Amino acid sequence: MLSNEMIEKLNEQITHEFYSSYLYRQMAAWFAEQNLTVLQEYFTTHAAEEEMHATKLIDYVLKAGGHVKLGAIAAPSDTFSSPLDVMTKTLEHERGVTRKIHELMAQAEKDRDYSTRSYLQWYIDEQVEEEATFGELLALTRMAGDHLLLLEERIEKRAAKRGVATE
Ligand code: OFO
Repeated sequence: MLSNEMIEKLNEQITHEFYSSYLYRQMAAWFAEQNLTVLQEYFTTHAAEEEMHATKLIDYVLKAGGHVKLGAIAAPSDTFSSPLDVMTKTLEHERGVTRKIHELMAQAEKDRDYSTRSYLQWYIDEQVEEEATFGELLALTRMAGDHLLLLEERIEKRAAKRGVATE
């Protein structure tokens, strides 16, 4: 059974996952405006993944007998100075998500809520992947400098190698 604190925190995380999706949609639109369509597709795909993270949590709260209460989603910034700025902000954002997931895990441990702890393990592992992915993209963006088409080419190849769609 979920504690009230756990339900509250899970609901906050659901809203935060939707915010992540919203943020990546905004970034995707910004890339489209710079005619960087590979990056646009990459961030659009990632936005959909964040929506899936939110949906999985909604399903869990319902299955565990909790009440789902969606919060307001803040507007993300629509101003970026460069692709490097976007990548830097993305990695910072994902590190923040990791901290939040760890707080959820701490709550589950405090409550001795082993079901939620087990469910959250997927998110803990996912965050390791997300931070690694965006850390790599940030490094690639730094290396590419002004050669943005080269950066897009590398991202496309990288996605193809991993069997990840960029659209
Ligand atoms: Fe990008 O992470 Fe969701 O959880």
